[in-house]
Amino acid sequence: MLAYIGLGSNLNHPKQQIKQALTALNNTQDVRVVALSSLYQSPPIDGSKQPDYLNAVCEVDTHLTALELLYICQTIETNQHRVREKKWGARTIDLDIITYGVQVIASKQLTVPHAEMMNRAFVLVPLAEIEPDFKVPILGKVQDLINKLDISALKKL
Ligand code: A4P
Ligand code: MG
Repeated sequence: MLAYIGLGSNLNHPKQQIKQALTALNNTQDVRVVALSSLYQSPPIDGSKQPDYLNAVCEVDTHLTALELLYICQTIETNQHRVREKKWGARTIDLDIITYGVQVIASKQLTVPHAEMMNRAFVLVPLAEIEPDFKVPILGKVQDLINKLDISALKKL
């Protein structure tokens, strides 16, 4: 199965955090990172007073189920000492499953495609960099989604 994972960090050397998470993903049995976007910098979406975020999107080829992949992401977050303080608070690393094949999932633990992805330039632009013609399940072409957004605050590094 091909899945896309969004990575974000705005604490403790964000670039290192993202690199470390990618290495951990790739070192996971039955998970291969097969594509990776550039890094993108942007201010926090809620406009709160936090450091800017670095974000990237990777594509993984995996034999894990979507839930197994979520647990792997959460384990990597925990290993990198992410402390969950408050929703949308600053974080060392955040791994979100953006899509998982063409599956549509709406369970207590997991919503796929990611519930906020259509509102987030820092997810859509890196995704389109990897796969310009990508069609997001339910939501449609990634480029059409980008065209609806203001992406001016997003800086490609
Ligand atoms: N969950 C449901 N669906 C998914 C999915 N597709 N992928 C559940 C991952 N997790 C999913 O997540 C809360 C719960 O979501 C999990 O228990 C899981 O079962 P969390 O990471 O523990 O909590 P959170 O960080 O408060 O929520 P979330 O949704 O990850 O945070 P956001 O919404 O991603 O906001 N600004 C910029 N520029 N760049 C950013 O990356 N990130 C945030 C974090 C805010 N502002 C940002 C950025
Ligand atoms: Mg998350």
